[in-house]
Amino acid sequence: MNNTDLITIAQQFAFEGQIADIKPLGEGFINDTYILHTAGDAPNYILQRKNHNIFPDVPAMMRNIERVTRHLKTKVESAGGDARREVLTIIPTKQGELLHKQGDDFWTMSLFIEDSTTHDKATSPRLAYMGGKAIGRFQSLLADFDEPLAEVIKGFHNIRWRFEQWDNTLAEDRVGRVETVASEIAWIEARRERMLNFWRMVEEGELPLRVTHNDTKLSNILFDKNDDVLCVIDLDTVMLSTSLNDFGDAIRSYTNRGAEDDNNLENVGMDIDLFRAYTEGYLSERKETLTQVEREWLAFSALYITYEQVLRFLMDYIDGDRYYKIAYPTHNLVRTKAQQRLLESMEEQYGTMQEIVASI
Ligand code: GN1
Ligand code: MG
Repeated sequence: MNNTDLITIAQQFAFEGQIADIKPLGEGFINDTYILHTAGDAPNYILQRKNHNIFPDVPAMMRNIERVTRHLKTKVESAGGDARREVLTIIPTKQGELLHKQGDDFWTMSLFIEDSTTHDKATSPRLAYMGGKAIGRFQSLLADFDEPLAEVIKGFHNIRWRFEQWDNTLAEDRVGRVETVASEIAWIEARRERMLNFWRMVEEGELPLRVTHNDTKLSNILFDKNDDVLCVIDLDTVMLSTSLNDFGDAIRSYTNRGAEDDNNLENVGMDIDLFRAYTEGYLSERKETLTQVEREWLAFSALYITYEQVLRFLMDYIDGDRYYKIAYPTHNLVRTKAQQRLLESMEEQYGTMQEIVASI
């Protein structure tokens, strides 16, 4: 996307000040993100092209985000907080719309939160604790949210639906890779029933549906310069699910000693101290509101989501890499193997994980 086009798109939005420059920002796997710097004292902004191949109804997604941020702002303000720093602020178009459509693309703008940073790695238990507290609080603030929310990606963390996609992808074998990943496929199949048994509790209402974030990796939290939490960002997948998925996905991201796509598997493994710290942070906000069953299955949710992630990376590899952005041809396979190793490390430490949850 060239700069003149970006400027034309940005000018559709009702932001303050004059554009100084627009530059790419961050490394999301799905959307394209830019930062718009303004001249002088006016605030800076985030301009984003939402991926409409992945989000089939971008307007519905933006309505979700608008409703949820409106609710959060009211809560933060009544607690005496600064809503423009603690909650994502959507900047509408000059016509008052939540997005600007240009050709097939959907563009959105939000306020950039100054003096904020993100982290790719939880370098200390304190950072993990703060992240856990942030998601716990996010869920708590939304506990009484009662407006409708669209399901922005069908069956996003629903493993029964993922298996339907999986079975079809394997049967289709679009690019002839099935045979080359036979052992990874067997690894998935060996755990299928155990994962379906977990999801059955959601289907049967034993695990309640709540408003959840659904993409709680560390880089989706903004910290200030003291590494206190400012704001939970990337609300694209806010919808109804089990609270446990937010916890589990965060454990997958925070506690990994290696990278999500590490090709040295010796680097990969779950750091149990970071698990403890995240869990303490999360439960400091959710201890009173989780049901007994939620608490019992909290540790398992990390295994569940990591498994789902293995399945999604491998399925995308088999499907010819059509979902995730990749940096090289075997990227999704490398991600698969690294996440497999991470799950095995969780399986080895599952007893300790359960003891930690029970002890808090
Ligand atoms: C994607 O967009 P991003 O990078 O925050 C994905 C998550 C995965 C994650 C893996 C909508 O998140 O579900 O867990 O990559 N988001 C979507 O890093 O599929
Ligand atoms: Mg995302």
